[in-house]
Amino acid sequence: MISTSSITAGKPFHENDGQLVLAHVLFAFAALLLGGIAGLLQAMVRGGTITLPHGIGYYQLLTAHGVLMALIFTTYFIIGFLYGGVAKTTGRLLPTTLALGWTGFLLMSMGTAVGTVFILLNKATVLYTFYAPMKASPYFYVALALVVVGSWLSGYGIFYQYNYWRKTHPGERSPLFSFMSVVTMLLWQVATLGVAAEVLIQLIPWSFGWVDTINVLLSRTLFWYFGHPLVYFWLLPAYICWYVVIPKVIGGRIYSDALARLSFLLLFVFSIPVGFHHQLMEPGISQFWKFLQVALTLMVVVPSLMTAFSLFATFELAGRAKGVRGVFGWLKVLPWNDVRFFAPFMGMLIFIPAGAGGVINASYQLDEVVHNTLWITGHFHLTVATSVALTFFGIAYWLIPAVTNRRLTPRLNKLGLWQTWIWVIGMFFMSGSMHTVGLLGAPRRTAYTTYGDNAQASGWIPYEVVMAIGGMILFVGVLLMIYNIYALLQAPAGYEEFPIGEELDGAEPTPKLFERWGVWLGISVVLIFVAYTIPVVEMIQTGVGSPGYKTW
Ligand code: HAS
Ligand code: CU1
Repeated sequence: MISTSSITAGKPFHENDGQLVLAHVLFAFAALLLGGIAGLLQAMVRGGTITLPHGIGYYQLLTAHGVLMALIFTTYFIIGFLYGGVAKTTGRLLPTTLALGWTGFLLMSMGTAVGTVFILLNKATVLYTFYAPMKASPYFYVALALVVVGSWLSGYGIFYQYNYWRKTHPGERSPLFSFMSVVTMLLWQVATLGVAAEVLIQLIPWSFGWVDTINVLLSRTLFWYFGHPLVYFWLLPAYICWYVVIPKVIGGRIYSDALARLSFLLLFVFSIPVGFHHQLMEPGISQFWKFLQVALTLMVVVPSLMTAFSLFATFELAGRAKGVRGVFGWLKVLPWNDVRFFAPFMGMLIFIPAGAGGVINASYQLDEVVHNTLWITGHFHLTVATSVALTFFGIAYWLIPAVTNRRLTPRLNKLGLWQTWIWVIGMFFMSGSMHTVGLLGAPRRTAYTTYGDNAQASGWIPYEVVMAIGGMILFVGVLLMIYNIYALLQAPAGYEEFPIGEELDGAEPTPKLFERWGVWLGISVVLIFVAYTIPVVEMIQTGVGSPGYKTW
């Protein structure tokens, strides 16, 4: 059984804790709205349906969309959700935890505000990956640094609270939610070292003009050292919901606490030394290192398969406990009309093809076909923009009422089900056509063009129109989600459960080793050194510097 001693079941959420959670969640949805507007416009431009008024560029919108959705919406929502779950499972947030959480929030918000202004001024049209040698205003990079430093402080708050709980509960196993939050934030701390190095050592001095050139290959390598674990930083909180929240919502149990913790530790250990799978088509990295990192990439698929197994086990056992029989009988008793289940479930379902697409990308020869095509854009709209986003939406329906001491009404639940369907349908059209047209060769990161009426390129047009239609449906989904958030804030006062599952009776005990952080951090550091030291030294020795370019 999970240690329930400190789970404040049935108690209202403390106001101070609730405010911190709510501030993050509302900021996240504000970013979703702005990013959604950019997304709608760019999908219509790309589909050839509109031309932007003079002064607004396609790539400028694309930058705003990527930064606000992929970096800001996710980071804020994740921090809010984790703080909520940590408060729920370890007790009220300590003054130091709250202080770190709020300071992190303020720094990140300053960074977001400055970054957004520079994007809107068209001085940072470098897309969300901000690849050199495209050169943005130095203040855009300073803004990014502020966001990263702020998020570090938010992570320290979670570590502080967790340490305090362990000190005051000697010999007890920590609550699963808090353990998973620590893994997520530890992953973030180690991963962001790469992007911090890129921004502080390379991009800022170069964009201020203190140095003339930049080692492009090194900068991209530092970016992807961060960029891949970044996608797991998005995924792990969704997994927390799938492992910890969903069992409770469906009236079942967590299949195995030990398996859940092990999968998180494996995700932590294997998700960092794999960045080269984003650079398979790049010259300057020798085959051996690409091969090694692809092998490690395939290792990081294993904990996701463990997660799928564990979810099926939870679903099936919950069904069997309710007396259903037959191979798929359990499907019938899942709470399909409960948005707290349905939205994350659609996220899981879509993660099956989304994950399969990832394995395709990671396979060198197949990546040669899909790299830099719209297939990749399709891949990440299924993974982060559907599996992760729908799970976050599903969380919002109970998290907001839980932290504001209100309740989710049947009407809002129904609106949530509608929102989920709209999202799934919009994404089916948009991501489906992105995948297909990507296979036909259509490049990503390009505005609308007929390539001088080239025959192959004209074959892409119908798909691009479907992409635009999908984008419009998704925008309706964004608007409905924003309305739902507004309505949640007006919901009647009351009590809404913060669902925390309990482990199945008789599950295998969790090894103590799982909370010896030095061991896991040690393995991670060794793997990172093995995978990166020699290629990075080579890049520093042989790399050629490039001046900056303003391509927009
Ligand atoms: Fe990826 C590119 C490989 C997962 C996000 N990825 C991207 C980019 C993004 C992204 C944003 O190797 C583009 C970056 C850019 O701008 O350039 N990806 C993978 C692999 C996985 C993977 C191997 N990606 C993700 C996740 C993301 C994400 C998760 C965000 C959250 N990806 C790549 C590669 C590239 C790439 C290359 C670069 C390509 C290039 O050329 O540029 C794996 O982790 C996937 C493992 C997942 C599974 C699925 C498990 C299924 C589960 C659900 C179970 C369902 C149930 C319900 C129980 C094996 C857990 C079912 C119920 C029923 C009733 C049926
Ligand atoms: Cu990746």
